[in-house]
Amino acid sequence: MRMLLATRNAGKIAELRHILAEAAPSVELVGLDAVEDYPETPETELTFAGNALLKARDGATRTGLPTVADDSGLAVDALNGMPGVLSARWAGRAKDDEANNALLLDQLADLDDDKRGATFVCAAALVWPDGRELVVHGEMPGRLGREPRGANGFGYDPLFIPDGYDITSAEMSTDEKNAISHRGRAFRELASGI
Ligand code: ITT
Repeated sequence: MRMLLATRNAGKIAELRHILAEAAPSVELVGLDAVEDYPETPETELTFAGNALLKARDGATRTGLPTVADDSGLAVDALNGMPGVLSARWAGRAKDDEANNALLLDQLADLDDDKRGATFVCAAALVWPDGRELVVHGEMPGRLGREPRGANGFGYDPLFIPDGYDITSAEMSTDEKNAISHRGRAFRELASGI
């Protein structure tokens, strides 16, 4: 069975492929680069689940394939859960990881270590062409450091220290991060239901 993961993010495709190889070996996963003329779905909802569903429904409608999509971001305690669904564009319209990290560090500069808690959140949706829908969530709790550290991962990884670790998620190997990450958790739960 062919299944679409509605993203152009190669890291997400590799991760879900890896998980499906064990959980559902009959599934052949393709990304949006395998689909011609596919306009980006605007993420107009206020929740991760809402945006994940928008992207998965769009994919299933346009391709006729069962479609998975995820939406994710960072919820910072001191910012009442922001940047949340605005994580990609926290410092402005351009998706600029370095500017996002610099702004977040500035905003938290006066906060002691015990007030720097944050959680990575992911919602993953699976929509079948016959209209069935499934949404699951995954979380990775931790705290924010005071300077960027590490070169792996993307986004806020250089600032994020997962609970139980002294290194950032940008200092972890891909496998190490996937084993505990919000997205890894959500994708594994989704795959177990296929
Ligand atoms: P899509 O094409 O699938 O939408 P994306 O790269 O835009 O992929 P998301 O919308 O899921 O990714 O992520 C939104 C932002 O949240 C992303 O730009 C990062 O700033 C942040 N983020 C999410 N997951 C992260 C992770 O594992 N590590 C670091 N930052 C993350």
